[in-house]
Amino acid sequence: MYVDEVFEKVKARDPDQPEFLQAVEEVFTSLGEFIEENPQYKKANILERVVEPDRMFIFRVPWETNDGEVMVNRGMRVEFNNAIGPYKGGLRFHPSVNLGIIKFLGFEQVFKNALTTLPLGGGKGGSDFDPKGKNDAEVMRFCQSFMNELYKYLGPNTDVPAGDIGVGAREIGFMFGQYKRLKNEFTGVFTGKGLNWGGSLIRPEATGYGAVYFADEMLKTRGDSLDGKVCLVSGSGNVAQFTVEKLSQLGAKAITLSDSSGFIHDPDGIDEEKLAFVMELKNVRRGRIKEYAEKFKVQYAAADPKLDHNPLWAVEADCAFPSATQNEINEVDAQNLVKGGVFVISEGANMPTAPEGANVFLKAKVLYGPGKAANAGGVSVSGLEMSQNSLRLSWSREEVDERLRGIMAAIHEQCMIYGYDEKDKYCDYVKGANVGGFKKVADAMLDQGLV
Ligand code: NDP
Ligand code: 2IT
Repeated sequence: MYVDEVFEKVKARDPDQPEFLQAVEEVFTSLGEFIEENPQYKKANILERVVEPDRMFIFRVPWETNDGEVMVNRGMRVEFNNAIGPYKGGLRFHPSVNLGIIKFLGFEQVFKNALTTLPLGGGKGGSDFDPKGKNDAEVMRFCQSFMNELYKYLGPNTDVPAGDIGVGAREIGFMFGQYKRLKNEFTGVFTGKGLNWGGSLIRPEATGYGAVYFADEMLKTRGDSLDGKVCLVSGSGNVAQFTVEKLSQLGAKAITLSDSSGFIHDPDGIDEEKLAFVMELKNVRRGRIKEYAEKFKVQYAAADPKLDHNPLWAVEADCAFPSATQNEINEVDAQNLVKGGVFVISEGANMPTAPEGANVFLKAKVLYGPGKAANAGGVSVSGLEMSQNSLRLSWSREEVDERLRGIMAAIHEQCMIYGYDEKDKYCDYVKGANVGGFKKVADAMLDQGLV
């Protein structure tokens, strides 16, 4: 099959980029039948074109610690595809960042952004810089040095970054400030900006809220709702925090949170007061989730790399919202989730489930919303931030939230169109999201010729 031939070429070209190959294989698996039925894509060799980024930049980022030590990190930006709009996607600062990871994230972003219904192309960037243990002055110097190179490639109609792991309001502020200084221009070149300098209401909340809205849409197809549901959440950063907030607003109960050191289990549920503690702990003091267990006298389990599974996913519940990082759910974890009663998985993180785990979910016929559909709320409100910047206006909280709800429902609808099997009475949201996202990008590429 054409998809297999192209995948072999991708593997041969980038054998050292496992996460990128994983993301491509997942999309190609979903596309097989659709591509055979629509020969125009093969004729224009769209698959081989769509897996190759438009361009990639890799650069040195030198900076100085407070003690005067000279540090060197690697920065990068992958401008993946701009068939339907300017390159759009976050920046990740984490020691694990390499080109393969940024390419996987950029590739996912292309199809995710197509699903949002907004005119957004796909890109991603970042650095192997580790913000942990650095103070504000060091983070600022790093961000300024990073921007001294990256600014050349950005622009409100060209490439518009945002946050991701390790990049939040503080980092966006420092990078936007340096961009503005270098260009002498105040434009909407970042999203996730501060509210009083061009940011959008609900952008910080949008990924978590969106993942919960997507779960709600999936539950509606079974005449069910989130009310009274017990939920597992991993991570304790931006996405996890606002997932917990929205769950509790909709009558559900989040009972876990984690960071790379371990997880907490609070059977009474993480209520408003406890969430406020988490936000202060993580966003202001930048401490570890273990402190939650000490403060509220609940169970904490340290991460154990010797285990073949993560015990967080073995806690009994109805729904799961993986919101930390890629491949945090392996096959055993997926089996444990299903065994523990979980029948809704809405992915706040990008590619948190390994392919073997995804197969467990699809076989068990649970409601499984993959990241590129379920976490698209973040980039959607980024798109709305760009619209507001172009209009030089800001919309109310209610208006942005209403639009976000509408977009998540529209994404769900697209997944149903391409993923629902009448015979099985089951929606394969992975296939739905991949085919729906791909079709929009591929058709735009066909219209625009060989560029
Ligand atoms: P944050 O940096 O705010 O939080 C990340 C959380 O995940 C932290 O609790 C962190 O723990 C944990 N984590 C990160 N890497 C690892 C790892 N290798 N192993 C274990 N735990 C880890 O990031 P976000 O909340 O913004 O992002 C979380 C996920 O959501 C990512 O997959 C991101 O790509 C995705 N996403 C984010 C969007 C956004 O708008 N921010 C939009 C769509 C998707 P620790 O502090 O110990 O590292
Ligand atoms: O993975 C993602 O969608 C993000 N990190 C958000 C991207 C954005 O441009 O808001």
